[in-house]
Amino acid sequence: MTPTFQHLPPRDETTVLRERVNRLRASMEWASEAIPAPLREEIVATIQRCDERLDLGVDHTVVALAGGTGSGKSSLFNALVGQDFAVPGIARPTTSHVSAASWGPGAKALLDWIGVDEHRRLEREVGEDPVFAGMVLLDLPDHDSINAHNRDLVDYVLPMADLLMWVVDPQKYADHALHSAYVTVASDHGQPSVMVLNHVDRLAPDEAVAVVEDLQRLLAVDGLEGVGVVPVSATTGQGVEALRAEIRRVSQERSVAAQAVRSDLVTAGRALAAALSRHSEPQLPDVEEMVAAIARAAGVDARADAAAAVAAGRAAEVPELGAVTLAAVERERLDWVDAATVGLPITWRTVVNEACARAKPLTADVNAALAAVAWPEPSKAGGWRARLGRSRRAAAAHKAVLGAGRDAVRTVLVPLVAEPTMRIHESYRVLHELTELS
Ligand SMILES: Nc1nc2c(ncn2[C@@H]2O[C@H](COP(=O)(O)OP(=O)(O)O)[C@@H](O)[C@H]2O)c(=O)[nH]1
Ligand SMILES: [Mg+2]
Repeated sequence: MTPTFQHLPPRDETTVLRERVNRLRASMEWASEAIPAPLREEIVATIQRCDERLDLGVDHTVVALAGGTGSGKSSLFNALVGQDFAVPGIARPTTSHVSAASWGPGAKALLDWIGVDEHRRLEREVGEDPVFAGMVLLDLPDHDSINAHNRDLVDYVLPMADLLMWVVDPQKYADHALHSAYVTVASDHGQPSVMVLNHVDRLAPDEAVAVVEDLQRLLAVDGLEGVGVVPVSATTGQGVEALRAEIRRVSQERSVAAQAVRSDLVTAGRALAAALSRHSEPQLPDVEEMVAAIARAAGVDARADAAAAVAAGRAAEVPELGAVTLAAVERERLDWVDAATVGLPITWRTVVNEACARAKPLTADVNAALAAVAWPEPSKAGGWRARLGRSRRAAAAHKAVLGAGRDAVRTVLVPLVAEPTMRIHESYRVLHELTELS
């Protein structure tokens, strides 16, 4: 049977970014002890923020219609969707709910998070306009509502918007300061926005031009020259196509959410890399040297000498093995950490030190491993043939005991000291991956 991979989920933007967040999280697992607390908190907060954003998915373009009561948000929503769905209100107070239209699947988590009622969600076919795929259009409550809940809702939803369409009424754009405050925040966050001057059907053409110019002047005063003013009429449909074009332009760009996660990750990665300042290639110290030193400190060499003496007929029996002391293990362990971090920034000493098992459990494990060794019995010499091979037998006995003792020590030190150090070295080598844009 030939395996097929057609059921694998597509590698969308959300998946790719999630992998990067996981890499940063993994790095923090070993690096957190080595970096200053404020930086650690910052990176942990970044990871959390990215997780939250990615939980909502970044594969949507969120377009929000916001503005004051009666400016025509709901009417424009209907005009853009091409269907009467949002309820335009004549009487006030008008809606305090969000209505949403989404094109294509996958918007559920986002709409749940925003809190859009199920019956206020309109699902559209992507149809002949593929740029609308992944688009979510929101009709927001009136930001100037006396209802504080409505304002909070608008403040909550707006940071999610990839495109803010701020709808104004020509009769009421005098409270420009308020509009501009929102548009300024959006622009500071890198969110594109447009001022939608609605109700232009109620203006003479020259009046409309004058109002557009006046709005543009007011925006420029606030440093918002980049924000366009689009005259439209939800009633006649004038200018609605221009809004569609603006939506298309924005949805073709990467969504603000993806961009924000991406730049958050790069910033955090660079901060981490800088704090850990990567210099030279780390070298793994000689594991056998550490094994031999601790075995010697545990009395393995002395036991080997004794076994050789017995084999050579110079001694009657091999004395019992003592125990390695905590101080001896601590000394060898610190030598190892020093050797493993030669040439690396000082912070890496902390990282490697944290990764290796502490001296106390190491000491206990080494002593337990040595206590469990079935020591090879030296065969005693006898007769003239034996006498001939005495020195060879002594050497063999010595070697067997030394080997058995070191094997036991190695089984403890490899997983608890050498391997963790290798993992840190590997992390150090791949650190630069976190700082790369892709
Ligand atoms: N003449 C005219 N009336 C409009 C226009 N847009 C909306 N309206 C009317 O203005 C009122 C408020 O519109 P609505 O969409 O409910 O505004 P919202 O409160 O911002 O959602 C309704 O009676 C709409 O029919 C427009 O472009 N021209
Ligand atoms: Mg409305």
